[in-house]
Amino acid sequence: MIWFTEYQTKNTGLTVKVKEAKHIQSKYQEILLLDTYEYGKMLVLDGAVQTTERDEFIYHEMLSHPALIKHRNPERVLVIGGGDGGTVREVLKHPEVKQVHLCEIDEEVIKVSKEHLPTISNQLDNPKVSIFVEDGNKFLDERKSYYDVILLDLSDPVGPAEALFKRAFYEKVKGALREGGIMAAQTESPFLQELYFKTAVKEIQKVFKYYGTYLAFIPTYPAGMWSFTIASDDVDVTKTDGKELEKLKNLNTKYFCDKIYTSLFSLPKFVSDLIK
Ligand code: SPD
Repeated sequence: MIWFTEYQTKNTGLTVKVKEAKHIQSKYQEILLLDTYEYGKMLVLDGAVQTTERDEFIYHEMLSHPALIKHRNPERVLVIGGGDGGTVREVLKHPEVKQVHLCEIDEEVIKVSKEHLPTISNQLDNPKVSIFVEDGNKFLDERKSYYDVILLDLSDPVGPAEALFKRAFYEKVKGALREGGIMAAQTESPFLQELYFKTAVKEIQKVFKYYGTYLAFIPTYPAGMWSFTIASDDVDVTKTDGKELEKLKNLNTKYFCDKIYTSLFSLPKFVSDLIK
């Protein structure tokens, strides 16, 4: 019998019973593809759970849809990280989207996801999608004022993703957005990763004029409490209007809905206190 534990802090973790495990060492990280009893297939990078067949929809819907429905016409979208394809799949639910660029540093993550996680990666070959196997930081050096929406679908701020949670990187993200552009980033767990959370959100707040942080319940992520931060220099992302609610009705989602959207920025007090 195999059990896998992700150590989420020195003192706690998530443990799952595994039917079968595959191990790949890529140029950047250790990749584990686990077939688990409770969560289906699970993708783990350097010991941290990235996605599972059972709960991935929550993360991918919540990272993508708020930014996409707040943008008046999101034609060009960039996803940085997200080599499993779940965010790309959600982005393509928006009919206005004409072009999706996916910039993932590790080609092995894309290969493993295409082979073993078809329900997550099934839109990676969509003709609207172009895949760039590159470092997101360098990729943005060559893209200025181009995208309508940029989604930062990153692993934790250690190893390859560390530089992508810093102010200098968020400045590049801002520079790559064209007028009216909006970005959304995963900003870690406010409960078990307080410092990662605070640092990422505060760096975003320094760079953009308008911003808002929201939460989702993701069972396989630390503490089950996960955060996202949406930001823009041109659009007051904290405001909502009727048109957005209309757009939302046509999305085929399982977690994101009008009730979640209209109370998106209602945070527990301890969470707002951390990012005041
Ligand atoms: N603690 C792990 C956080 C991972 C966030 N990114 C997941 C990528 C899924 N597309």
